[in-house]
Amino acid sequence: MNIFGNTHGLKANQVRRLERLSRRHIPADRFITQEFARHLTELSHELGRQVGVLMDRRGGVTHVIVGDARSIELPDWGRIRAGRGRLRGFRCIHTHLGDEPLNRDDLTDLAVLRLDAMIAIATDSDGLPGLVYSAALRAAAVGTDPVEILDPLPPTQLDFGFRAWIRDREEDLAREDTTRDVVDGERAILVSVTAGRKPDDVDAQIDELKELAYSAGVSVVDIVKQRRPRADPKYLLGSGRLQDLVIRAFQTDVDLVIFDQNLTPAQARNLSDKFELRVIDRTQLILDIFAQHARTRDGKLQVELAQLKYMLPRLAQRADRSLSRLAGGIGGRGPGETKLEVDRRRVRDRVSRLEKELKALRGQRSERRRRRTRRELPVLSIVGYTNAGKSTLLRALTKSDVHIADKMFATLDPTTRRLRFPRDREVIITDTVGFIRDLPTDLIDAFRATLEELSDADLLLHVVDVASPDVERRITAVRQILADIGLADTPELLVFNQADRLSGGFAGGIGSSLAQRYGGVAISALKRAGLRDLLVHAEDVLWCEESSDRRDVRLVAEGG
Ligand SMILES: Nc1nc2c(ncn2[C@@H]2O[C@H](COP(=O)(O)OP(=O)(O)OP(=O)(O)O)[C@@H](O)[C@H]2O)c(=O)[nH]1
Ligand SMILES: [Mg+2]
Repeated sequence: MNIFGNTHGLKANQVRRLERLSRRHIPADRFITQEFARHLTELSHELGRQVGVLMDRRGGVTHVIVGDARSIELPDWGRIRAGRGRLRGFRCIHTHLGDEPLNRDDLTDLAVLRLDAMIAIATDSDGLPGLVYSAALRAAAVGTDPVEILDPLPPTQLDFGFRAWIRDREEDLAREDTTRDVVDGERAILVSVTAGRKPDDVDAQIDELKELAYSAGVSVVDIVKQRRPRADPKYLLGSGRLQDLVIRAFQTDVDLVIFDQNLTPAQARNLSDKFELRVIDRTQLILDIFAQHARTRDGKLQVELAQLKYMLPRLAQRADRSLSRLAGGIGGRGPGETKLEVDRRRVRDRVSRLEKELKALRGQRSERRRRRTRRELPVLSIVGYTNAGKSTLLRALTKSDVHIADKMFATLDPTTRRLRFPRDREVIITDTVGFIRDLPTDLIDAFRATLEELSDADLLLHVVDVASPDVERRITAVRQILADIGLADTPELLVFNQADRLSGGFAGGIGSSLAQRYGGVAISALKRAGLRDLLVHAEDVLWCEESSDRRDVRLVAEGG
């Protein structure tokens, strides 16, 4: 039998005594016995360290663990999760030097390893057992504590029928679990770790992550925020917060944990080992939404390529056990119904095949564009933050039936329509994929080809949702991306959309004051208000004229 923990500095006879512990038993129906407790505390007292065992339901010792004066570390359990709602059938009985109740480490182990019980026996100054502190898991509604702390009692008073006790608990846990399965969709905890940001910014950022989660079909059951001066290189979070979070994840029985900050490959690995759950970051969440929304062949290839490129460094040194956890579900799903490939070599092959195919498609696309420009129609491109109302505007202007949804990244593939201005003037108008702050670079790269279409634009209609909480930051984020893809010099008209949602009403209020400040127009694409004004402005830029008589401009698409 192996002893878990560091036996360094122990005498040979002490190690032998620890080994002999593994042959001990207590009667199967007992929770703990006075004799066993005393045996542990005496040994612990002599070693000056915590000593513990894992005990199965027959009362046999399966693991012996020696710690230091303050803690023991339970053996790595393999990565097999206990069945949902099931316990693993082991309890941990260990000593505390002195009269110390269960601490946070103890409770974390209880929850994560799904032990039958966590038991700590106080050791007095003579090495005799004092009070026994124990805790067990119980079926608990979300938001209530799943860990039940039992009254501390001397070992003689803890002599109750263990089998019936554990059977009842397990049945409760299993019952709770079946009720939970009715709720479909994946459940997640959102986590944000920030350094020195203003609380307002953090809140806006978390709201956005929530919206992203919603767009991916994930229900958010909890949000955890931490501010730290510096991110922890290993886990991003501080260790105390991490432990709380692990318990919370168990408690709320979530399927995954989503970090707002990008995780390094090492952090992602460390965290998913700690949680025994899928852990993804904002980039992966966005990639997942893209995967769900990609419709055309082109879009699907681009998304898959971005996903694989993102995953590749994360697949390094990963053994199979962790891979299976990555596969499938939010963050592990490819475009269409497929799961993402998780084998390194196969991923590389696939990446080069996708790149080739995309190159071919790019050729076809530029051919199409050449034909279009030969006709010399001006091009108006609608750009803007995701969910700002770009597609709604295209629909309102052209009366076409483009896809609109209150989801982020509803549009992935560029849609092109014709729009007639008065005097038989015609333009091409295109709707594009939405932007978002800190757009993952793999995605920008993947969508570069699509975004290249924007380089033909004679005017960018930059649509802004005026009712969003951080209008100006979103404008900046969009302009940043436009600059990144070399469009800083293309004329831009700011279109303050969704003005109908402002409390001041459409005409007055923030909408038009913003519009004035930025030299843009306030509209409501949904209510089709302000479109005429928008077209007048667009016309001015496209044909470089000050319309002599603005009332002359009729909105052709609107009026027929
Ligand atoms: N109240 C109001 N809602 C609007 C307006 N314009 C768009 N919306 C709503 O905003 C949501 C997003 O609209 P979309 O047109 O899909 O937005 P988008 O910018 O194309 O979004 P992505 O393609 O996902 O980047 C939808 O629920 C629209 O109905 C508006 O002027 N007023
Ligand atoms: Mg859209």
